[in-house]
Amino acid sequence: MRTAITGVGLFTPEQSISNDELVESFNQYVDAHNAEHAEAIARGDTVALQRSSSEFIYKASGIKSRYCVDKAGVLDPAVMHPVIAARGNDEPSLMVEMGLVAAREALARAGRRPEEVDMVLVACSNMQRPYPAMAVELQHYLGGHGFAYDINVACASAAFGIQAATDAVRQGNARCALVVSPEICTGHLNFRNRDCHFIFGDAATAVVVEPLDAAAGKVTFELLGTRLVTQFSNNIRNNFGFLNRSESPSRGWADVLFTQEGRKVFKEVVPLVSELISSHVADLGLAVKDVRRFWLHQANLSMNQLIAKRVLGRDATLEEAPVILDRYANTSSAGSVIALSLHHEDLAVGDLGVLSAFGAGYSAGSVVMRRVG
Ligand code: CO8
Repeated sequence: MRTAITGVGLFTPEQSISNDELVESFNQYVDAHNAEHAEAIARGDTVALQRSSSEFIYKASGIKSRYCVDKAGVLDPAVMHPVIAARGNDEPSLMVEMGLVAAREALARAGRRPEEVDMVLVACSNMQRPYPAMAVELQHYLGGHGFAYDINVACASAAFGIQAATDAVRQGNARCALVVSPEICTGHLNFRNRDCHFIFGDAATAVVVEPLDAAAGKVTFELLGTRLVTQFSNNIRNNFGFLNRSESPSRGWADVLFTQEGRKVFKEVVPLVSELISSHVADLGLAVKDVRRFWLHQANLSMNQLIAKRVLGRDATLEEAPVILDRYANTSSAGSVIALSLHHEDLAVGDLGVLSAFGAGYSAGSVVMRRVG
């Protein structure tokens, strides 16, 4: 059975933090820390923290700002994380609330009603809780039927979700599948770590996957193929988990937040992803020169430019490989789908596009599609 992406949706938080705002807060924290430990620093017992800079952030990553669910908490040097009101078990969780906005937009674009959804996947890096599954909660508040489950493959989650949804639709196990990627990355980012305090932002996306012959929306992309790859690496790591309480000696907060060896990630993931995209396109009997658009995971601008260059054999234009990380930063699994959501309507019927998501694990996915309607 032929399958298609028939709708894409996006939720963008209202609040945004510029590099200058983030750096000002970080540097206030650094100055206060260094003043408090001045004697120990002078004795050589501890090293002074170094200040951050907007110039470095933009040059190293291409990021200018990021959206977030709580700007005040992140920017308060005494807090430096988002503060969200605790909710009761009978209220929708914040992640599901964000996912629902994206899901409803995707369904509206697909010309589908929520009650037609018979498969929901929540595919993202960080779940608000282990169970009940976020996907089952989202299915409940959406008013869908059938089945739902969560997938966590870090930044590559949406690609893994799209493959799972396509396989289910092709097998006849679902008729209208939703892949939702809500990310509150700021909740798991160490805003006191100069090496990575600027990297992440919050957003949510959704994709509708259906049989091609059922497509009823305005824009339809036939799924020509999906391909996934994983390769173990500790270079992006998050040690947060239910056994933290039991571990002896116990870990501090800084030890259960996101950490990475950014240089190593860059060096190892670029060839992995370039090879994945190139071989996938070729194995489908297609030529990369005919691909009109690359919706790449949005982690680092130079990384994306290098991946596109390796695939195409020349520099990609902004039209070919659109950039959204300048204002969204890295929104983990949502990034490549945000690029798709904001940059697909100008493609003509017959045009080819490749969505590629990649990240911790390592994990990477390639989704090749053609606009057919
Ligand atoms: N301000 C000023 N200077 C700084 C700062 C700063 N904030 N930070 C570092 N520096 C300095 C360093 O000290 C170093 O100085 P020196 O040369 O004197 O030693 C210099 O700048 C260079 O530092 P780096 O080598 O660290 O800088 P890079 O050029 O490598 O840039 C990046 C750092 C931007 C992190 C870059 O390496 C990068 O983006 N790499 C790719 C990373 C990537 O793609 N990661 C994927 C992660 S996504 C994922 O899958 C995780 C999912 C989980 C998401 C949810 C969790 C929140």
